[in-house]
Amino acid sequence: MNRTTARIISGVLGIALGLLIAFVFFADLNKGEENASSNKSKAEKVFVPYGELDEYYMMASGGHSGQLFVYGVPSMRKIRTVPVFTPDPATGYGYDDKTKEMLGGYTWGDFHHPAISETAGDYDGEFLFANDVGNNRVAAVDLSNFHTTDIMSLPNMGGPHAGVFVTENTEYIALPTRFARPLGDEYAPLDKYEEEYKGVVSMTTFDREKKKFDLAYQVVLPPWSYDLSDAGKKMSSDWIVMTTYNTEFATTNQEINASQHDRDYIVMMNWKKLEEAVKAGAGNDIKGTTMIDPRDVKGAIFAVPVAKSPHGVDVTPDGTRFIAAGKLAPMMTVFSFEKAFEAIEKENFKEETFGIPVLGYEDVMEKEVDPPGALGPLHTQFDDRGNAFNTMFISSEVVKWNIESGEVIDRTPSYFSPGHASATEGDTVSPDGKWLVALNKIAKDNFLSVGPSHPESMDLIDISGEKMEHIMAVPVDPEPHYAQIIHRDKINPIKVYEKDEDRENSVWKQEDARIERKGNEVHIYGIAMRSKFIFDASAERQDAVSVKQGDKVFFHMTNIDLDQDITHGFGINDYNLNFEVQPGQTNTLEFTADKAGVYPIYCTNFCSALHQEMSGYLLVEPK
Ligand code: RUQ
Ligand code: CUA
Repeated sequence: MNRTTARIISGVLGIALGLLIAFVFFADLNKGEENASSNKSKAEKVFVPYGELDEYYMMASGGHSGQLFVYGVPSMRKIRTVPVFTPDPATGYGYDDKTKEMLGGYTWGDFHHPAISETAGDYDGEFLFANDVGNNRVAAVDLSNFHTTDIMSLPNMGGPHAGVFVTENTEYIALPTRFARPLGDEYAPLDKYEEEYKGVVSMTTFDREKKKFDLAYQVVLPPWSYDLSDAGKKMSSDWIVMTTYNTEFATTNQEINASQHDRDYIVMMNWKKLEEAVKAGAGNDIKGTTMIDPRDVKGAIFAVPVAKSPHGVDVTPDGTRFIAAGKLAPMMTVFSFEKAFEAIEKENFKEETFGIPVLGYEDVMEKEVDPPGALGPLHTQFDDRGNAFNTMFISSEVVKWNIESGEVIDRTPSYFSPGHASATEGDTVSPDGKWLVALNKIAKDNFLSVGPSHPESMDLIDISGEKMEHIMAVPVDPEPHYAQIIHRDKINPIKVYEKDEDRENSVWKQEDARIERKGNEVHIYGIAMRSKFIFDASAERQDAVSVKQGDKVFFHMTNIDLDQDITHGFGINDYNLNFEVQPGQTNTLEFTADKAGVYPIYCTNFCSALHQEMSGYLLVEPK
């Protein structure tokens, strides 16, 4: 090679290299622009201008905070924390008489799965039900005022994790237990697990007029762990399906011992048949609760083998199938109700376990969906175009696939380790396929650090197109196990409590405010209004109350400001007491004035320019 050739070659190479660098540089610049423009379009999708409102309410469980978190979707702005199983000092929930009684002395709960009341398989937006895995309770939140309206304790349960799910017309709110225990609070050693310990499903009903629960009956089952459940829809509306694990009856080291079998079961239970049997007098009385053994009712219970240790089970919107998510088996199994009904009809049973007929896996299974590399499916949600969405806890992603064909359509990362996901109107017979929120267990470095423990996170994903689009991640307090997203048109909260002169303990006219003494009980029928308290209209100082040390004091307070959002608080200095009265509401605070002295009372909720002046005195004369 002569010099000239060498120069030419090096020159050409130089130009090529220069072009390459320029190309890479501009390509990068382009990508930057592309990112900026896609970020802009993402931001536009979730920006709700001042004066406008979000399209959806997201009702997210607050897990072991015992609360309900209300978010707006798509902005993902948190709107409200509603205390359910846990006292809330800010609103005085658990301090006033009614809520204190409802909480029954408990100071925490573990709320996993919210379920909005349904009519014909559609969210009707009237009530929201919640389970307490920590202390075996079920609660109802009245969505006309976002207040918890009733809490009922459930006997014979060991953490109703697999609830709450409502049947198509909220006939029942079902809560299957996670841990087996001996019935009737009896004692039995763990060696007697298989004989003495029982799995139980609580079938509760809710009276919408009285806003009260009733425990209709309980179903006794083998001592398996019931993990998740769902109610059937349409053709399957008489049925409840439940996943189980620990069919091994492990009583120690469950991590290993409860994962031995290749298959666990999905239990299919016909609640209509059980209801009929209970009405006809079937069942035993266990300390006042009707306990029915479904094995005594023909056609009421069956087991379907499923890949080991399943987690979620979800019924498709059309009610034809139920889909189990694998947890330990990396796949979704689609089962057909029609096939199950056929096998039941023909009494095509493979065996019996614990006296329960077992259907053949192949006879009920329709397809297995196993996206390569997707690990740890936990829960399934749906859109309006025949697609399912699965959260993958281990591979941190959401997988979209077609229910009819089993074909995987798209996968998008979720940051990180999603548990449940919630689609708009996702549990109804008609999901609307607009948004999906993945509820992640781990946030890692997604947000500014607040120390070794981080918040949980939620990914907002646009599912309206063929491909999913990850829009953003937002932090959320621990721990949204599950959420339901309902269109705002279905929620109609009241503006104020209606004035009701017949309401117990209420006072509406300033001159009627009074103090009545009965022995050592002092009843104050008082008024809260902008910007004063009136306890005794006839007294020289209308906003002072004198009692004797040891007296039982009842502040019955009515907020007569019938204006939206004018809530008055009521804190008693140094008495560790606070509660609130919302516009038009009457509330009672009861306590024993055991400390003598002078205690200022003040409004704790900023209500007017003279809020600071809204105060009074509690004078406790020493004995
Ligand atoms: S569970 S992360 Cu408590 Cu609902 Cu599946
Ligand atoms: Cu009333 Cu502040």
